[in-house]
Amino acid sequence: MPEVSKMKKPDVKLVLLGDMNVGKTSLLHRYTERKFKDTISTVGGAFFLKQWGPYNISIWDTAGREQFHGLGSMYCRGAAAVILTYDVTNWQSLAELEERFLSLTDTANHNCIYALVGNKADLTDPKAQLPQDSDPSKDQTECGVERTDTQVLSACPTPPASPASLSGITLQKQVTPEDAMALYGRILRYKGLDEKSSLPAEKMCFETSAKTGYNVDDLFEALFDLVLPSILRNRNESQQSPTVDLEECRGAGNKRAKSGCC
Ligand SMILES: Nc1nc2c(ncn2[C@@H]2O[C@H](COP(=O)(O)OP(=O)(O)OP(=O)(O)O)[C@@H](O)[C@H]2O)c(=O)[nH]1
Ligand SMILES: [Mg+2]
Repeated sequence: MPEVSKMKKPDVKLVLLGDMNVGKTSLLHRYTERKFKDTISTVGGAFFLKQWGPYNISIWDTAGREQFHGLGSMYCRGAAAVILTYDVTNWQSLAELEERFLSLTDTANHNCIYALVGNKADLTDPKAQLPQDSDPSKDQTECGVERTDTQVLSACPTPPASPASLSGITLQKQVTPEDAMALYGRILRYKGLDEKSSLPAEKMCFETSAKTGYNVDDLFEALFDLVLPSILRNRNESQQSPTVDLEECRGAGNKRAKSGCC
């Protein structure tokens, strides 16, 4: 675990939410480590600190398993963006977003933005099966990792090297982009937001593949651009009300104790 005093303070928080097995952890691995690797089902949550230019962005990966449901709203507290993730080959994973996960976002910032992400597109879409160009400079992605809990083996993982995506055979897509865009509209209504003055569904609904990297950089980088106003606002507020350095306070407290103050 990184030493707390040396950790950079995040300027803004993004949260990945969605049912178990949809690929939240794999998306984060793909983006931060440029790899698709075996995962274990997340327990609790974990965050990665991404340095994006001069800004520090914390990206929270949460557990999709029902037993951790209660933690979701805690992870969403103060979020500037929530990535609602589903699996394009699993209709129920989209339905769960509305039934189980949307209410967890009530603790997010009032101006939080919502993205809908249909992962595992490599299983249904030939263009998502092609390995994406990887920019070697991105291999140096700086990311701190703070595990808030341990992880256990996934109960029913999708085989990592599925014959379907290796052979070019596609599986049936159960969720279309139109289904996702319709849900985006319902999310805006749930939040009491006006569709005309909100970010358009076409811009906020993505299909990705953590396995091939398809659209993964585009997703995270589009969101970073969109949360920039929140970053600047947070920086501005923290300049106006600077935080107290606990290390210095402890030093000052010790000095007082030594000087015999009660
Ligand atoms: N074909 C394919 N499989 C994927 C993709 N992303 C993830 N998987 C597989 O799906 C399974 C679940 O992936 P995870 O990233 O652990 O899913 P998760 O959403 O983090 O699951 P929880 O931590 O339990 O909430 C693993 O077997 C992955 O290898 C993808 O883009 N394509
Ligand atoms: Mg996970």
